[in-house]
Amino acid sequence: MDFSDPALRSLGNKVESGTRLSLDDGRRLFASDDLLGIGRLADHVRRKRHRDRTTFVVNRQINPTNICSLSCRFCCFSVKDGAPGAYVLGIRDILSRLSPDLREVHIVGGLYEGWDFEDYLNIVREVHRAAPAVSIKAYTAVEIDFFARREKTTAGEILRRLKEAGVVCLPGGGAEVFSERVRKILFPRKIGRDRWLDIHRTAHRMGLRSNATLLYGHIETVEERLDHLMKLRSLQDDTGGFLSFIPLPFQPGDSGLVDRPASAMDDLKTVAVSRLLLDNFDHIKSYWVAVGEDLCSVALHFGADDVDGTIREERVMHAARARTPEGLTRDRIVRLVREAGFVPVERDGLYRNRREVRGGRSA
Ligand code: V47
Ligand code: SF4
Repeated sequence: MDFSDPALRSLGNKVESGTRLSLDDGRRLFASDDLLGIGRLADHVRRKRHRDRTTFVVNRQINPTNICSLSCRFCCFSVKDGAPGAYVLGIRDILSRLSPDLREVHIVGGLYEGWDFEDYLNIVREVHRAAPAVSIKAYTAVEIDFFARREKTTAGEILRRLKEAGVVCLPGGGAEVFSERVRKILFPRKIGRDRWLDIHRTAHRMGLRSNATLLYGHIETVEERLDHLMKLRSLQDDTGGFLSFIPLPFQPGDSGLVDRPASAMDDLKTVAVSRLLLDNFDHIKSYWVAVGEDLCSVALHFGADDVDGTIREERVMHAARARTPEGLTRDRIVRLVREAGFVPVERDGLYRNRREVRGGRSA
């Protein structure tokens, strides 16, 4: 491999021989301006695992409520009960959002004191009853912790009941960045690293799968991003339960934290470094909602192998004025993937039943 930055040469040897990269290697990657060199390294790993295939899912996000008892400083989605714009969806509203083409439903919302755990559980039960073949990805570790505290029980018991109701995977949200420094400033009342990792460890032990995210491009340092990745890698070494990693560039909205989102250079570098360091994660997602369709397709050449899905109704990032559409049609995702030079492969929420899309249809 060719590099304009000589510091990347030894990394080329490591990547070609399949040697695990170290924290120091991660530092060297972030410090380098050789974006194409970094991309070449990540693309090598990506193609070794997934060749020219890129997966996506016909899915829908459902945010049952935006009322939240926390007030994370970076969040533009949540409001207080009774405030303008506060909403709570009834079961009928939720079920009316289902359609026969869906293969995954992603449920996540605020921490609403007006509901018991039973109400949250019932949403899963009803969705599962109405659409038994659909993979239900529901409730972040932050929500699981909230339910456990309110029910005065363990996270394991909450997870057991959610699994019984039909959940197969936990979404990766709520991890933000595993830094006590950042937590104290941006989300002091939210669970921190240890509890987040513990809940995912428990979920994996019970046979549930989960995802992991990193929220970047706010006040975190490169060192904190790297530490986050290393902690995830270490848990994945222990359990193997993570399906995918999703780097989420912060959308500033009205937060006043930063005046613009991370640059395209930073987005591509972050996805590439994630692919390179997280050698035990099968999938790296480029989340088109956050990075935009154009950069999402470029990111497929920088280590990403999945684009999430149709989503239909995204509220969290759009509350922060994300400039992407709220959803994409299946055809538009297929085109995005093809135009990037990859073969689109439709999947379910657990990356099973993969079907290569040929012509306009699956084959
Ligand atoms: O935890 C909140 C982040 C997450 C903003 O598991 C923001 O497949 C950017 O986790 N700008 C929720 N990010 C979304 C999430 C997710 C998304 C897609 C797929 C999966 C998956 C998970 O969104 C939150 C938080 O880290 N977030 N506000 C914002 N203004
Ligand atoms: Fe609530 Fe999540 Fe927003 Fe924090 S980020 S205020 S926990 S909805």
